[in-house]
Amino acid sequence: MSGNLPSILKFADQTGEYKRQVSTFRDQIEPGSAKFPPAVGRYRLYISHACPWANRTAIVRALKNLEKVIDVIAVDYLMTDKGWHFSDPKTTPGSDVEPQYNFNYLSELYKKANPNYSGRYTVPVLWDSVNETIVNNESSEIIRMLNTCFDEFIDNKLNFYPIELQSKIDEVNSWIYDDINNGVYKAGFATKQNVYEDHCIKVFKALDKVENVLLGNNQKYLINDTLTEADIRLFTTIIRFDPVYVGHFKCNLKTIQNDYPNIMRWLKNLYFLNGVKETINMDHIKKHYYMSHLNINPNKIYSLGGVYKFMQ
Ligand SMILES: N[C@@H](CCC(=O)N[C@@H](CS)C(=O)NCC(=O)O)C(=O)O
Repeated sequence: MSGNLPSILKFADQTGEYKRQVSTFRDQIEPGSAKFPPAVGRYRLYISHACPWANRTAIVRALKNLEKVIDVIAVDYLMTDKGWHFSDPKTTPGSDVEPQYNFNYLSELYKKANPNYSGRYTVPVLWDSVNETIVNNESSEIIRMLNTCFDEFIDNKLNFYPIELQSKIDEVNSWIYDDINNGVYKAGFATKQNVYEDHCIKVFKALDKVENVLLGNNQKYLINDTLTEADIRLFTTIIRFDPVYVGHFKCNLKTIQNDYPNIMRWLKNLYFLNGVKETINMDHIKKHYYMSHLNINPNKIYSLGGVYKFMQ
């Protein structure tokens, strides 16, 4: 079956391993920058509601009250052999049309930024409507820009990467990225049994470690009592875990709802923080994964269960 799939829908290499590509556009918006200065209404985020990496950027935008500073455009939940596309919200609620060029595909934005671009057309994209180019397509860097670069335009001075916690945040991000954020993909996209098993086991070892961190003193956040980007980065994976990763990616040694009470407490708390729940579109999440990854779910049947009770 996977032999007949277009290359855009093939995720694992010959060894059966999924290797995430390194993002290409890595410019920075910076106060004083000649090319990319902070400004209101100039930059735009292209996201997918389904995508956990893009969801990080939408959450930081919401928590920082940047809604009037940066617009968000969401692609259709379905990723086809032509990649992400834009849809009319009347036909696909939660999706947007492309506002600057009326493009149909995200790939057209990448080609506009660089006609020779040959990588994958991923979300999130931070777009500069003045220079008509992509500033950055790496979520971990985009959330750092949103965290501080636009502070002159807003009252909200929350800082999710404070200097005194940076080394601790980097350390937590590192194992959570490898074993949880990307770990679920490595398990789910594996095309060899032993590769799947290794990654699946690593996912749950790392979740056990998170549970222990949060258990200590009934801890509210991953790092002491401070909400940091480490929480936001983990949240976007956990909110998708029981609804999608347990079934679709076969990460099913345990579930969050039944086996991780402290992660559940932490998850619920974050979900109800200012503006976060509005960034979660479970319809897009479920349909995207189950209907786009034809390599692992060729009949596109999406599962009904798994959604956390506090979301219903
Ligand atoms: N390193 C990127 C990863 C983004 C990424 O992989 N996004 C996925 C959606 S969840 C995507 O757009 N995939 C399209 C493709 O691989 O063709 C980031 O964190 O920003």
